[in-house]
This record gives sequence, structure tokens and C-alpha cells, in this order.
Amino acid sequence: MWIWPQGALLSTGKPNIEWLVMRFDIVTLFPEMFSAFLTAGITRRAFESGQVDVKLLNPRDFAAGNYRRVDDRPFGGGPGMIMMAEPLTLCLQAIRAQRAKSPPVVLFSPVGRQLNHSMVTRWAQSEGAILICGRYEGIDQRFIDAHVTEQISLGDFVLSGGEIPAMALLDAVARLQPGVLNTADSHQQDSFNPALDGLLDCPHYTRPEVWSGLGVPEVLLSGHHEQIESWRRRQRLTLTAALRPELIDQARRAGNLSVADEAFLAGFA
Ligand code: 9D3
Repeated sequence: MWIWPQGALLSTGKPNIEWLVMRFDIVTLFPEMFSAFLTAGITRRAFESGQVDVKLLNPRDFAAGNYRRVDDRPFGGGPGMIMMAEPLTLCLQAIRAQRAKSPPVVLFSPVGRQLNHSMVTRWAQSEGAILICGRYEGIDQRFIDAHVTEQISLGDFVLSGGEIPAMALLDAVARLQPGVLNTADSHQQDSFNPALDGLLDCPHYTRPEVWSGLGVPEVLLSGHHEQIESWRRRQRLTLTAALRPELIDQARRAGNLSVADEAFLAGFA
């Protein structure tokens, strides 16, 4: 397990040092969905080292009876099945018995708040959470009322469960951890990161210089770094104004647009 010196709160036995351990406990009926995700790509090291410590729990392992039942029919009728409160609650109790402090309990749900960069940055600086992945038509509301502290959605489209949203959050959090990306600070360049002033990213090109009869914007081959940066800035402004005009307004309100930016935008508006 990797621990890092910021925030709170696990005593190491050394005086005057507080450590933050980031741990996510995932409650899911399909833990096997996470295995490829946790062992591939640039985030792999963060998960395998425990820098972002992920534990998987299956409510079925806490379910009663020979059938290990985790779902039942909805009171009042209707289609589909509902996840029962008791196996989920026993999962929470098992997790809490292993954790010093009671972490937030996040339920991925279509009724939740839509995930965005500012939510990701807050989770990336946190001690982690318990993430509940729903399946079927939903979860017994009494479990939600008793235990869930926050609901998160990926957006207004229907998925089969909360596992992909949980992986989306874990991926976004892991790549913000120190040392995870190849370039020490290339996440500083991401869209929606303050370093890009909330604008969309510019187009990118790599070898060969001519592919399928198509060239590369001349300026990128020029070696003039100032001109390249100016071209990229103007591309970002153009793309953002065309595809996400509300982000231009946000950037303006945040004071992120220079006089030169405004002159350029006025020119093509
Ligand atoms: C017709 C009622 N359906 C709501 C749209 C029921 C329903 C369908 C699918 C309830 C849950 C689900 C499973 N989806 C998730 O668990 C989920 C989800 C999603 O479907 N879309 C976007 N974000 C999320 S976060 C969890």
C-alpha cells in the first residue's frame, strides 16, 4: 500500500506526520468486470501499488440462503427486480470494520449529480469512498436513505449498472495521482483543467508527415514554438466556440480570456 503525506489520517507511529490513504471499496455483483480495468494502461501502477487502493466486495457473498439471493420483486408491482437492502448493508458493515473512519458512501445512479472535472478533483484529493454499483431496476430506497451520502450519474443515458460509472470515476481519479502519467504534468494540459483555461483541446498530429495524401498544418513543422502555441490557442478557441460555446462564456467569466483571445473570437464570430 502506498501512502502519501497530505491530508489525514492514519497514524504511522511517527510523531507529527499524518498520512492519507486513498481507498475505494467497490460493492458490485460483477467484480470480474474490474479485472481488466485494474491491470491495464497508465493507471495500472496506481492500482497495483495501492497508491489508489481498490477493494472489491460482492453482496452475493453476504446473502442468505442456498440461493444467495440479492434481489427481489418490487412491492407494488412493475417490471424488473430490486436489489435487497440487507446484503448491501452487510457489505458496508464488513468494509467499515476494516476502515478507521466511516467514508462517504457513493451510489452510482441515473438520478445522481452528473460527474464532472471539479467532482473528480475533489475525489482525487480525498481518502476515498465506498462505491455502490447498482444493478437491475434499482436498490431498495431504505438502504439509500439509511446509508448513501451522495449519488453520481454519468449522464442522461441508460446503462445496465453502476460498474462502468465506478470505473470512470476510478480512472479519472487515478490519472490525477502524482507520478501516474508519463509526462509528469500532462494532466495539467487536459480539457477542463485550469491549465487549459477551460477550453477544448486542439487537434494533434504525429508521423508520418503525409498520411493517405493528407499533410499536417505547416506551422507544426516550423519549429517556431511561439507560433505553434499561438496556433494551438486559436484552434482551442475556434473549436470551443463552435462545439461548446457555453465553455467560452465560462472561461470569460473566470477571466481566462486575454485581449488577444477576445480579438480573435470577435474576428470569426
Ligand atoms: C426506466 C427506469 N430506469 C431508469 C432510467 C431504471 C434503471 C435503468 C438502468 C435504473 C438503473 C439502471 C442502471 N444504471 C445505473 O446503475 C447507472 C447509470 C445509468 O444508467 N446512466 C448514467 N449514469 C449511471 S450511474 C448508474
